[in-house]
Amino acid sequence: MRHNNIYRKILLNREMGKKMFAVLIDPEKSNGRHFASIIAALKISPPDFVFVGGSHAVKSLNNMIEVLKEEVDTTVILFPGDASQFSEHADALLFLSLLSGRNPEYLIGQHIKSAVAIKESEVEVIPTAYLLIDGGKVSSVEFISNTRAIPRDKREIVRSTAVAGELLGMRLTYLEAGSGASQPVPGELISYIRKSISSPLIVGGGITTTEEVKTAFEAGADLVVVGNIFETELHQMTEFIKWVDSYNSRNETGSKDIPLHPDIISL
Ligand code: 1GP
Repeated sequence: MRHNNIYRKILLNREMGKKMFAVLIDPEKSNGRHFASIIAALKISPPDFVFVGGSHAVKSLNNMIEVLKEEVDTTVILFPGDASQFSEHADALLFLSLLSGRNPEYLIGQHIKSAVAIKESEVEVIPTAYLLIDGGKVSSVEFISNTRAIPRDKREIVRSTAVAGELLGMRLTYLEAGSGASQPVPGELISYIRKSISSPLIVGGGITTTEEVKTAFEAGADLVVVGNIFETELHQMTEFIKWVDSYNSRNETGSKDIPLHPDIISL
């Protein structure tokens, strides 16, 4: 039986004003000894979520997720670059639709390829509106999907796109500057979108400091995703996760007047 436990957890955290943090692992860049070091770091201080995914499929995906599940007390969420990046061992899957682009393959094509296998699994599926925002350089998502990112100053386009995603029934909105972006999604844009939608908001791409995590949180991001910086500065992973914990402790005041999301009631 499929449950909506992970989405419910996201909604409840949001309701309580608790900000969430995800470490992104790109399987292609996390082989062998590096993966063992990542596991060791994650064990010290597990984040709310580990996202697993990247631009290219790797054979070891299943195995990596099995090890993560076995070794680390966290929730593993697939963040796939395409239909091939599915594993029954994950807890959940962000069923991403690249709404900022106009390539049908990433709006619905890849979804059709993987839909039946996903439905037959126990993996929780979270439909997600995925919006690529210009991060100052051509990202892998932009290049591989053959789409264009939304310019960072076109906030009305970002807003209309995010609202369309919500009206289409998508349960999360992800503002993505692209892995390794030179500039993360601007705080003003995050806050503008936050006011326009009621679904939980994920922000990622190009975040390399806890100050930037703070900017995203304060602007209204519920969940921040960081990956690239940890590929070279693995020691920073624990620092970021502990920083998020202390940020939440400092701001522990219970509900932040966020209206109860209708999904909490219906789930
Ligand atoms: C990329 O949003 C994620 O898809 C995280 O970005 O790898 O730049 O941290 P970074």
